[in-house]
Amino acid sequence: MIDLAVRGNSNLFHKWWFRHHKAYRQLTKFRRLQVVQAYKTQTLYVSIYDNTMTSFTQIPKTQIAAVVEKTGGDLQIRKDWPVKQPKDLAPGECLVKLECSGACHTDLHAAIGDWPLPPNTPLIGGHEGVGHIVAIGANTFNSPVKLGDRVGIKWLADSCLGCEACRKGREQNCPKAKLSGYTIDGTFQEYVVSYVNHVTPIPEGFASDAAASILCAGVTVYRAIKYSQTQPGDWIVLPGAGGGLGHLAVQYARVRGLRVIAIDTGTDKKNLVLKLGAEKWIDFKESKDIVADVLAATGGEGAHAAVVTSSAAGGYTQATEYLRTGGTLMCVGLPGTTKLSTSIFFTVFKSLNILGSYVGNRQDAKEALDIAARGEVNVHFAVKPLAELKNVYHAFEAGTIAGRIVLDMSKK
Ligand code: 8ID
Ligand code: ZN
Repeated sequence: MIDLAVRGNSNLFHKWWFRHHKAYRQLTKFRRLQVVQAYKTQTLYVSIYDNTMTSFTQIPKTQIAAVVEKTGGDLQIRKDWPVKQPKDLAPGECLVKLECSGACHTDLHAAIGDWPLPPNTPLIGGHEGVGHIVAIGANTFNSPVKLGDRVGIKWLADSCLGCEACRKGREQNCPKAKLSGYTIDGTFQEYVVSYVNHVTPIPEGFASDAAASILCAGVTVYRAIKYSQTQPGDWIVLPGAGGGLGHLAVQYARVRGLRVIAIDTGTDKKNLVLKLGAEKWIDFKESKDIVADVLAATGGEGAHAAVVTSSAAGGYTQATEYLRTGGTLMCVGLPGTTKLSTSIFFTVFKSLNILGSYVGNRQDAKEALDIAARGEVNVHFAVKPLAELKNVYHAFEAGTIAGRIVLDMSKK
């Protein structure tokens, strides 16, 4: 077996280069080219392997992980959490060494358990991870990814790909779906087990921390806007616009040529969404009448669509009232127990569409990532160590995060 995996900086790479020059000469021309390219770009992580290799060698037995033992309980940073070893991976599974992970409000819902579906416990949350594949289960055939690939872990970790929902492109609704950070261990740890068919290749040159939040927040709002039945030039209202999902929704809406009315609260969020291209701002804590404000902004007719990403029910309250006839309410934010309340009469009379949108499939993920990798959508984020996660949850509760927080696994 030729093992030419190397980790570290370009100095280490140099040392490795001389040690392995014999092995290097045995490589095919294509693989030699890959090594040279990696050398030139000073890639921090390079893997060149022969066909029989299924893992890199130095996989530790334990790792750091953020664990909630019991729903609603304390979040603890554990240093002794087991790492699934390559020999124990099932066919189709892969082990990903994470560089970073975004933190989503969903992770807080999971930790406190305010949704009607109970999460797995002990819970390791997280579903916006980016890292490199360091092992693939033996007897995995036709894998679309290989060792060393940089991939993203999204909420939908796996689906059967054979049921009606999967066949129709609604993989997220597969009855056998596995959910990162909810039904299976997620990305708030150094090594995560995922699935070769559903990990998302990250476009080259797109920084991992900048890409992370596209994997949930980005994909979700990208798809919600895609199916919002809007045309370029239409008005779209975005309650929750200053949050993780919302600030990306502002940008994906702009990419589609929509005119954005952003609703949220506070100066930071106001400045952020206006900078990102929102045309109108409504502070939901200051406005005396949100419906009147939207009507005034849209020449009295109302908006063509609303994509609600607020984590609390308040963002939904007036939505159907400020939509124009034929308008679409796209439900995205997930307050756990509230019911949607609206006038049946006016829903019929105005021919409204009320729809739900749940993350996205593999194709949505690729499309959302490609747009962001081209720089048309940018995650506004601050980087923190995993040990800060508890404070991040407090900040979600207080509503003080404008944009996203990304946890860097190498920061201690
Ligand atoms: O697939 C899905 N549908 C999906 C995917 C990912 C996340 C749904 N979610 C859900 C999360 O579980 C959460 O319930 O979307 C919601 C938002 O997630 P997030 O963007 O990660 O949360 P955030 O960063 O805290 O942003 C929420 C924003 O809502 C604002 C807050 O100020 C915050 O900026 N907000 C609230 I709370 N009440 C509001 C109101 N009445 C409001 N904005 C306008 N009007
Ligand atoms: Zn999420």
